[in-house]
Amino acid sequence: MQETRRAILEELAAGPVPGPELADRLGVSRAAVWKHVDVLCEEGFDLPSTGVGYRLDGVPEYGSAAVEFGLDAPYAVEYHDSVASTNALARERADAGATDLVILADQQTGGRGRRDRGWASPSGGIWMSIVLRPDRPPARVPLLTLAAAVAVTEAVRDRGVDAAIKWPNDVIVPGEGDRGGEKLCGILTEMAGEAGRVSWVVVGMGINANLDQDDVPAGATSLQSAVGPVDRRSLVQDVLERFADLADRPDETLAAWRAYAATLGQHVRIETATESFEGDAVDVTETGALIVETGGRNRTVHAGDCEHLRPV
Ligand code: BT5
Repeated sequence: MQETRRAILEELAAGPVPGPELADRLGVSRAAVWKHVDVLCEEGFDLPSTGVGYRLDGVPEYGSAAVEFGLDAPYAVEYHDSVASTNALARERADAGATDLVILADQQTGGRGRRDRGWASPSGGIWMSIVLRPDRPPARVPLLTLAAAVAVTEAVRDRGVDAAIKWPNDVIVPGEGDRGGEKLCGILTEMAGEAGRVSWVVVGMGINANLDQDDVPAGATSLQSAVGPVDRRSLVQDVLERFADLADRPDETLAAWRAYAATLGQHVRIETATESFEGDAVDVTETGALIVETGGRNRTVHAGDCEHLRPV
């Protein structure tokens, strides 16, 4: 958000302020204050001019300014009603040099999962991708996927949903079903780099928020189904703040991941690009790989699909 506009909102959040005083406090002209207030009103803020000055009566429900206002994380937010894929657009922005940018959409027409699978993304969900330029080797990038899963799990637990994490990238509501529960969120992390250095990372999260059960695929669920409609603005802010807080703290990320993991202690079927096997999921490594005990030895699985068969 433009700096002066952010400052105006911060001043008004503490109570009404007359235009001339706002101008003085921010070191801009009165005309500039009018113009910025106009723009904020166009963005959906309710800023009536009253006898005691401008008053902040309402914040837009959703969108770029709505999420940026009050966000305690270092990201700018670019919002679209509809895009093909927030990850695809985020990759474009990353290639053009962006960082600390969130692409957020109400709807995706070409949402993607891993291995080019489709991702159902109707209006009402939370489809977003974070562009980062972390100073870390590629092997440690999967930790960002785990951090995203922890952030979403904690944010939805705060809203009354009994969520858990399924390795590597799902937040589920545990229960019946061949996947160990119903999928609430999927995460798709993509990166570019060379010679052992990461150039950019895009962490894409798809959260089935305010969607009817009919609008999500079989085996999936939504927050609306679980606890009723949620305030997407505050949920997005909450997820972004938790993610930003964890992104540079691998030990905390792993500890939280283990605490929320539904996969550990399960007899699982693993499918990698080249093979399929069963075993007991015993732990996750510091690079986010799953350790599976099978035939008396431990195997480390860096990428693949995981099906929960039964508790060990
Ligand atoms: C994932 O892949 O779970 C990663 C999904 C990432 C989606 C986000 S949305 C924002 C950003 N922009 C994108 O284009 N993508 C990211 P995977 O583990 O491969 O799971 C994909 C499978 O999940 C599909 O084959 C379906 O079976 C199932 N699926 C599709 N849509 C779903 C939905 N809305 N909810 C739950 N499951 C779904």
